[in-house]
Amino acid sequence: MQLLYQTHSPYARKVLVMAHEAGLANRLHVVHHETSPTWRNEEVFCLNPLGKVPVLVLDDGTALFDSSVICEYLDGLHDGPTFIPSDPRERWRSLRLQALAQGLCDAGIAVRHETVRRPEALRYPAMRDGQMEKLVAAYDFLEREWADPSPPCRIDIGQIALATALSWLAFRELPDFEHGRPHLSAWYRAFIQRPSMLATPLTGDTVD
Ligand SMILES: N[C@@H](CCC(=O)N[C@@H](CS)C(=O)NCC(=O)O)C(=O)O
Repeated sequence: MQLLYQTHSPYARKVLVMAHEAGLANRLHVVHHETSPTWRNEEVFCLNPLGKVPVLVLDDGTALFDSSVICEYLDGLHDGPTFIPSDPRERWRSLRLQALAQGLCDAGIAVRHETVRRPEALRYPAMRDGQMEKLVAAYDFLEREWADPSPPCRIDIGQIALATALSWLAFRELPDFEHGRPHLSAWYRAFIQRPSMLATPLTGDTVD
């Protein structure tokens, strides 16, 4: 299978980290693609009309997109415990965490549009501030969740999505999530030492 990837995309990295965790990474041919709403990548558009990565091209040519859909597909290809739990309580906790992590990335990208990506004259400070507030509110929510005495015991899609989101926020020097949040910070520090994270470093700049 071919994975249309980007070395500085948190969404693409979520897929690749999950593939590593599931023992599927050696079945993926990973190809880097630059994408941006202001810079059209024809190869990506041919497979995903939204022009975004990640895209997973299956052996029969089917193109799957959106990282969450690709992760669900990969979760059906391995024999280990699933990364999207089937037990209802664990499942909705995991999927909600994944949704929060996706929202962190979405808000972080929006902040970058209003700070470094959009031409200066077109930036809108109120939008930047509103998106920053979402980041900080989500960090505080996560710290409360991580202080829970019964944290999730095995790696799931929620944790993979969160670790790759936080790691990207740190990479892009977006507002800090560690200071004053000891539970979240301790979990993050441990997770980024996993071989799946070490094998998938973030590199490169956005091309707009
Ligand atoms: N919800 C999508 C988001 C994917 C996404 O936004 N990818 C970025 C790279 S970080 C992209 O390709 N952006 C190009 C664009 O917005 O046109 C997912 O989870 O896969």
